[in-house]
Amino acid sequence: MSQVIGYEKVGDIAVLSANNPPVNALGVDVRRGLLAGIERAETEGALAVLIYGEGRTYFAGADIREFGKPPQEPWLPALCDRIEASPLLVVSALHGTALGGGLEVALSCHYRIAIPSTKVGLPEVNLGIIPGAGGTQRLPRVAGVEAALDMITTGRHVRAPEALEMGVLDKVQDGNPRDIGLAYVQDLLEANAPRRPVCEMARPVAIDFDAAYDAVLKKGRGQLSPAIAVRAVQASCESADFAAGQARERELFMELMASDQRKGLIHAFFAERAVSKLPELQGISPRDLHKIGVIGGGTMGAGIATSALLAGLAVVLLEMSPEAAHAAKDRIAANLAGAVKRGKLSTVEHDDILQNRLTLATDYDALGDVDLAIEAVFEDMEVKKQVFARLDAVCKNGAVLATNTSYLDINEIAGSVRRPGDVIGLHFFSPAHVMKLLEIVVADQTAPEVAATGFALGKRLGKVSVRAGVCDGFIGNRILNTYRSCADHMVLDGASPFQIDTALTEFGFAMGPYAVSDLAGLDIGWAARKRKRTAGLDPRARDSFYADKLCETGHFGQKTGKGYYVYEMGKRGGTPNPEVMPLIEAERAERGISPRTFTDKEIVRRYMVAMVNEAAKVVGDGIARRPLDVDVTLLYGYGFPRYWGGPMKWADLQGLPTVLDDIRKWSEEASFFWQPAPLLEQLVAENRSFDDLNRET
Ligand code: T1G
Repeated sequence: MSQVIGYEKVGDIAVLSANNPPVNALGVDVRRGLLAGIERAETEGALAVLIYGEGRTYFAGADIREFGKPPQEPWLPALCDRIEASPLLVVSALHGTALGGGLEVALSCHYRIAIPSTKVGLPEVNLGIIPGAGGTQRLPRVAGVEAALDMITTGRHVRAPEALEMGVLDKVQDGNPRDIGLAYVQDLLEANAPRRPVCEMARPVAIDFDAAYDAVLKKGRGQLSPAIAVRAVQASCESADFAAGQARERELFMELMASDQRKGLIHAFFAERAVSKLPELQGISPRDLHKIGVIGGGTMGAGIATSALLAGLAVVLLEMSPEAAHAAKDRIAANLAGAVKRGKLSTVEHDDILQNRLTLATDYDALGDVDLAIEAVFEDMEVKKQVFARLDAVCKNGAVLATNTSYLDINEIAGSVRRPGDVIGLHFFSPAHVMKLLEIVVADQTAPEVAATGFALGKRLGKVSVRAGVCDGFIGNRILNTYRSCADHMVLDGASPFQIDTALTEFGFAMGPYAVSDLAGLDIGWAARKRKRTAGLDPRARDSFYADKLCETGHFGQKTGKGYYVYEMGKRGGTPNPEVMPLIEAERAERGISPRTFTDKEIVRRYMVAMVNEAAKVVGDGIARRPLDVDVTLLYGYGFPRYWGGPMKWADLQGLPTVLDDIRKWSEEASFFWQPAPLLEQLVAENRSFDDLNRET
């Protein structure tokens, strides 16, 4: 018998147990073992077959690592058909997360039982594909078209009680999958229960699939798989028979399997898991984390405190006065109320947090026993140094001293205390209790176990943590500044902010750069531009002033009701502000610029190539460890469309030589801005990709 599928007879029942950690993925050996097990059970005259998983879960899906490689038999759809066609009674006992091909194997069985904590789902659309082993044909038959469309187009996990109600499960029972499975099979045999091939169930009742397709396509914001899934489910209602429906599913599945979106989404899946695996952290134990101190209770500090409280940590929040401390507590309470409203927190937990785990303080001595202190005070170096001096004096030995700065030099901050090895940057993104990205900024003297503690905190908070080196803007904001400048240059040269926003939302961003600026507050960019001018801008850099003039009139975006867009109370989104173009046209005239037209395609291309070029410099400078670290940063902190996998994956899919060709062509018109990244030139010269670099690093 195969190593990954165990076989034993218990009375008249053949038991097939999966043992392919970590998630019992349906790799080729598992598929071969299942096929051999079914055939052996039939040969040995068993009356029934029980299939279950050892370890933490029933099959969690096809083995994603096999995607893109030549498929090996038995193919999963054929295996499912073979299980379903067995003359024996075939039952699956589920636990953990029965997902994708895993649920499809279960649906090809005649009965399904699960323990109460089980979740089931068909999340293939999140990988850029659709269920490809009969899921779009069997699920509508057991659960109906509406429920099947909801599960398949969203990829959501469904808990056992709901799955029972939907008809996906036949029974839910406490215990372990093997025991409850054996007992259930015994009951079925004693009741002389019939085989129940799902393929023989009545064809599902059709709905208005065109309307469903249009709605899902619009919601997907350019991602194709959910809408294609609608067409596959439609085939379950309209095909001549089950086999024809399966054939249609296969055809649509193979089309998506060959798509760039599948490559992008699979890349994102593995990248977000690889990003916290750093050689320098192997074998390094993080310090204990039970209690943290947050200095500064503004939006960021309150968000960080909320995130820590939701993760079960105790928090001491320090503000400069009792009034400010209570205002911070009100912000935290509002954040927690949002969590209760979203069903993420019970009211009992909400009250417990505010009464027992949040301590307000106005004296630094209250931070004497925290394991980690993080400051989220005003973004000014002198203010930060004053805070760190106090932390250095009061915090216990071994406490981690963290800054939430988004661009200040953390090496300079570390150099101002007696324990630079304990200093680290933890750059949260606002709102800190919602945004998943956390940039862990490792300064020159940061001790390895302090870096490990930063990653441990990120994991505890449910963040996606990315290691960054010290530079202005670390990974994300440094790249943002460049592609935002590229957009501003196109505005000066003839494009409008509104055309640029539209072109980029068509590309897949949730919002374009100018709408994002309105959301964040135009005063932030204004302050950054003034700071850079004061520090001394390179005379070759193309500065622009139209945005300053917008700010000088008090328009800071959504928070003032007007910025690039005009926002009406109670309405989502805004309409273009008619005051904007005259400011731009006046600046063009002052600069003697004759505006030209830009196609949406050129706008996206320039914007993306600028992003990739700066990202390649960030990797080349060692600020980001690998290209995938940049991808994960842009995916989780900057709304980059996930189905492209991130800017570096997008560049690989375009072909790095074409990206470099564009940079060289545009550098003829603007040599200072379009300086090719040395790493990009090196990879092109060596005929390598960013993915190649990910594999090597
Ligand atoms: N294939 C290969 N490896 C997988 C895997 C999979 N399906 N799922 C997880 N892993 C690896 C993962 O990379 C990590 O590896 C380790 O397992 C633990 O995962 C025909 C074609 C199951 C909910 O989309 O959603 O079936 O980093 O860190 O947080 O229709 O993994 O340790 O080396 O995520 O506890 C459909 C994808 C596939 C499920 C567990 N199935 N996986 O979460 O652990 S397509 C999915 C998950 C398909 C059929 C089609 C989650 C999880 P490493 P983890 P977790």
